[in-house]
Amino acid sequence: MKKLVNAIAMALAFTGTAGALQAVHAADYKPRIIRFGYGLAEDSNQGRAVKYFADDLNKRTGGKLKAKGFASASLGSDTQMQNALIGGAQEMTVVSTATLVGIVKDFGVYDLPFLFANEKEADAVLDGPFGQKLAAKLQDKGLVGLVYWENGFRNLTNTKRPVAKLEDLQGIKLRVMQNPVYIDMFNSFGANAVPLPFSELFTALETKTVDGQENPVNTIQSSKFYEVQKYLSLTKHVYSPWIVLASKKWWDGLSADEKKAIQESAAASRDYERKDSREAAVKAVDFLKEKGMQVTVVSDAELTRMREKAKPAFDKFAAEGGADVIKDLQAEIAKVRK
Ligand code: TK8
Repeated sequence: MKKLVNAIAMALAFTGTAGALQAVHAADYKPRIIRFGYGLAEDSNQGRAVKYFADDLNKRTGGKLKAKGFASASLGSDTQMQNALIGGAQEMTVVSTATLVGIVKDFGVYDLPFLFANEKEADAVLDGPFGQKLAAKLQDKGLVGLVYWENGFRNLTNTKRPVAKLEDLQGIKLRVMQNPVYIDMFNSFGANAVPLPFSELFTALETKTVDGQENPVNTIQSSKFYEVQKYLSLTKHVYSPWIVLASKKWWDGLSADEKKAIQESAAASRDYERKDSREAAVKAVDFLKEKGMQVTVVSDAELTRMREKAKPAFDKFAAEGGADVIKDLQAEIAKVRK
C-alpha cells in the first residue's frame, strides 16, 4: 500500500496533470438541480443542445449536477428568464444576445446588419477577446455569460408577397425582437416593425396580428412557422448569436469544481450545437419547400441596397454610445479576414 501511495506521489510530481490530481481529490460536487429554460421547442437545435449539455454535465459530475430543460418559454420569454436568473429564481437559460440590450446595451452591436460574412468569422469573434469581453460585462448585472451558441443567419418570412427587393417590404407588419437596432433597421427598410417576445410570435402570425417575422431557417422549421407563413426570402441580414447564461447569485455559491464542470460542459455543448445547427440548416430550406413555402433568393445587389438603407440604424447605435464597440467589432472581423 505504501508503495502504491509513493508511486502515486511520484506520478503526481512528474506529471502534475489534472487527471492525476482528480485521482486523489474527490471533486467537490453537491447534488443540484439546474433549471435550464429556453424559448424554442424541445425538438429544435436549441432543445437538442440543452439536452446535450445536461447529459454531458451529468456524466462529468457522476450524476451530481442535473440540468433539467424547460422548453418553449415555459419558464418565460428571453427577458423574463434573464430577470429570473438575476433574482436567483432560475439557474440557467439560453437567449438571443439581441434580447440582452436592456441589461447591457453594447449587445446591440451583433444586430447591426451584414457584419459577418460567414459562420467562421462569427465563431472567431464570439469566442475571441471581443466576445468574451462583452460577455464579461454581464457579471455586474447579475449574469454569467458562459458560451455563445449559434442561432444563425436570419431570414425573412411573410404571408403578403415574395420579397425580392426592398420595395416588396413596404408596409409589411413584421415582428422583430425587442431591440432598437431591429426596429430601426426594419422601419428603414419600409416595413412596419412590431417588437414582440418570441413566445408570442406563433400566435401573432396565426391570428395575423403581424404579417411576417425573421429568424434562421432552423427556427422557421422547428417553430412550424411554415404552417402560417407562405414566403421565405433568404436575406441572411443578421448573424444572430445565442448566449448561455447562469445566474450570478447562484453561480457564486458553487464550488470551484462545480464551476469548472459547468464551464466544460458548456464548451462541449457549444461545439456540438454549432455543428448540429449547421447540418440542420443545410436541410431546412428543402424541408420548408416541401411544406409549401415559396423561397426567394435575394440578389447580392439587393442585399447591398439593404445594407445601405440600414445606415441610420448603425448611425443611431453609434451616436447613442455604441461607436467604440462597433469599431472594436469591425477591427476584430478585419483581423479574421486577413
Ligand atoms: C428564442 C428566441 C429566438 C430569437 C427570436 O427564445 O426571438 O426571434 O431568434 O431564438 O431567442
